[in-house]
Amino acid sequence: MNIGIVCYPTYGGSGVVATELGMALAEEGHMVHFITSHQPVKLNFLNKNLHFHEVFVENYPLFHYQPYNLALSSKLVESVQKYDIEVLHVHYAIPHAYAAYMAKQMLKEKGIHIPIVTTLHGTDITLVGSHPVYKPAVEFSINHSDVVTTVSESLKSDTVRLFDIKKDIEVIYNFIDFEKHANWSQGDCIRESLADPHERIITHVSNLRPVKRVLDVIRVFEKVQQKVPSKLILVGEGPDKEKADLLAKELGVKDKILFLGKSDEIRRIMCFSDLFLLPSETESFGLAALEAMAGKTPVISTNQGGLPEVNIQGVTGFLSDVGDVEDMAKNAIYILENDKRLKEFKENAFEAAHRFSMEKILPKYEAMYNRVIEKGVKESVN
Ligand code: GMT
Repeated sequence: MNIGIVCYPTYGGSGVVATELGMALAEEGHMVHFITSHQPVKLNFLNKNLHFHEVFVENYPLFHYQPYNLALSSKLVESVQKYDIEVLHVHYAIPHAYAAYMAKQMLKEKGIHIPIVTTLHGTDITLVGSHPVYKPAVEFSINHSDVVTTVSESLKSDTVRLFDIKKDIEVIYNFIDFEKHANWSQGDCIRESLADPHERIITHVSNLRPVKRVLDVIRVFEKVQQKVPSKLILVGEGPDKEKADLLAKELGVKDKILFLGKSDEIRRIMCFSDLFLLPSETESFGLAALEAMAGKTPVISTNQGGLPEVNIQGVTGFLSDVGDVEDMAKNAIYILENDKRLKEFKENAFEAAHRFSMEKILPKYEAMYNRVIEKGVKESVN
């Protein structure tokens, strides 16, 4: 197949999923075209089937806001024609689904049918998308996509609850490539340089936005380290970093926390992690939790959104109400204080992560593309 992918090329979860998906499809022999504002950060071109087409926005003094939607729609029209793209898969509804709809209408005028697949990732529905400023356009573009997928059952329910949806939504879970994880064997871990042998290592990885509740990470850690000697590794950049730093100083735990900034080596970090904290306000899926589990790391998370579909209570970790730092700390101590118990949780996390292996999820995307392309061909013949 010849597939066009549109996504945010940043470190955000939706961009990571889209990039990993495109690279996996290219490995399977499909031709994949990324049509994005910058080269996706995780995209490596070691496969001849991968292509990148940059969307340029022409600036003009009259523009208060740059019209990225228009530039993207035009680039989609150009790319579909030039590279015979058979399906456009857009990740994150805003503004990608809307721009794709416009491209589809322009191509229709030229006698070209291009099916649009929209994958909803989370905040495009739960936070930004349902805001009255965007809602009518988001609802319209979801309803006019040929196929709509969500990354969890929970996000599907949220979409149906928050919007007037007139079509079926298919759930295709996020996935993990275990082959890549296996490349970071325990032997590659540099644990000694981060913690003393008797200390546990706790991690948190996110873009440190308010929705991630990074201050709860610090509060939980402060309580845990009183009972179990430990270090906290905080990976990511974002608006709440300074607040987290200040709180760590205030609680007297700053010297036990390592702020790592953005990192491409999540898998390497996970291989020496004993526990992952994800106290988010909401999380449609929680890819970071899955990455942790694939690195044999149990998860302490909230019970919001799709997290219960990933993290299994009492098996791969524990889930608490948002803001209940007492409960999160209690559960973290329970896992960390006993070697045998920690080992069991680690094994369980690793095993449960296999529900989301690339081998299980990729064929679902391929089957869906095939269906939508065939349907389009039939419709244009009739
Ligand atoms: O919240 C983020 O970290 C970024 C955001 C995005 O869309 O880039 O992540 C969302 O999509 C991820 C991939 O599908 C999910 O794993 C995250 O749970 C989801 N974030 C939220 O729902 C808050």
